[in-house]
Amino acid sequence: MTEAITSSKEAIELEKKYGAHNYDPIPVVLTRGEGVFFWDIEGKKYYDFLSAYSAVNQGHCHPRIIGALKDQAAELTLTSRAFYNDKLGLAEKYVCETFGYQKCLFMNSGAEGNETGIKLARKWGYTKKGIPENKAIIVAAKKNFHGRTTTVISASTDPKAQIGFGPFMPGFEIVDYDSIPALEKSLSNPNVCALWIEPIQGEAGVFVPSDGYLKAAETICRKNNVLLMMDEIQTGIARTGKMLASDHENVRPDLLILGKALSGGVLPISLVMADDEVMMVMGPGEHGSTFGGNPLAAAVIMEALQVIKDEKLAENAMRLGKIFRERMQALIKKSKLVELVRGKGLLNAIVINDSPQSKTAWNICLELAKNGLLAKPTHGNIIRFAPPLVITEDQIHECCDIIEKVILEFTVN
Ligand code: IF1
Repeated sequence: MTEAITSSKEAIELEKKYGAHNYDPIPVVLTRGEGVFFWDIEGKKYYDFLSAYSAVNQGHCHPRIIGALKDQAAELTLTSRAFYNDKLGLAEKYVCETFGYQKCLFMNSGAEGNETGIKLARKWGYTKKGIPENKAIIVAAKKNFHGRTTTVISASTDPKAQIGFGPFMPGFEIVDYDSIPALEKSLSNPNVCALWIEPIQGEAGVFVPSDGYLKAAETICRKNNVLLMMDEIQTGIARTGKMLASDHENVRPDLLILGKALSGGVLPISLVMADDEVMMVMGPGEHGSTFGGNPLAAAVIMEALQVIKDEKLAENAMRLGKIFRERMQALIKKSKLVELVRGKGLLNAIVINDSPQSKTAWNICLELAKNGLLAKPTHGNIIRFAPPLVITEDQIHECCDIIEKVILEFTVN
């Protein structure tokens, strides 16, 4: 039995000594999560305003999801896809009916979901669109974030994501996000098999595109026989006030990539949804993974998505997101420190009025932590606020009070 960690200091020291330094976490050490709350080792309680980057939309350790996890874990966790199991078919039917597609493909991480989408889009390009072999191009957006694998970062425009990891995968063309002319031009190339975008750019700083951009993207894709591959790993599963962010504009992606909250944060599940025309280009032995579609994930995903529906979490996110942004707009009038607030549903961010290279946003997050609210800056001067969707109106106001107190008392050093 490994010895227990008894202090935050000890936990941080262990991670610094034995773990890779590929993160720079806010210095709190969490030991328990329930609903919208965390507790650290010393017993301090916090509001979680990050939700593990929208993987815990249903709230930490949701009893129904934990129940499904425990029940299935006691029966059967992994068969590999060398054999069938009695849960995957049920989960496949459930997600195809939930998201309105003919087929689905289960993977594990979001990056794997995107990698799967890339392979499907390319193979569809060669076998259905007649693109010459190895000439397929996927158009991606500036400031995208789709994961950390080497093919996915080949499409990144963030030097930090790329430097030192080359050589990169060819076949990606980068265009401005939220630019319809850029799409008209790039998607007319007959070698383009897919447009690959996020409906809201999360990591870039919660960039919400202009109304109509997603619908225009879909129209231009259809006109040019290009697949619309939508990465809803962070924006999906009710986060933006609809089951999918694409739903705000009645856009139906040809390839839908999901992850994170599919499991309510209890284990990694990603999913690619498509109709037969795309999904059936892949035959036996051409793709897969050890854990993809395991019976544990199958049992968990059905309960995790049912919780989203039963507790009307999309509606809650829509309603409370409006209240949150109104409160932040009121704060902007009182403080020069906050430049603007943007977002949709409960995926929001404030832009701090200081250079991205400054530590201001970071120091504000340290103060928020001291006041019992956990958030983390993205790209220097932007603070993302994304609580679990089970948050109540009273709790939203309490958290806005905390944010307001910290901002109004903050002195930029
Ligand atoms: C980290 C960022 C967010 C994602 C979208 C695919 C993936 C993600 C839109 C890949 C994952 C996570 C990864 C995590 C932190 C977090 C993140 F800061 F990295 F960029 F949310 F914005 N598409 N995002 O947001 O899914 O393979 O991680 O399951 O890498 O630090 P994954």
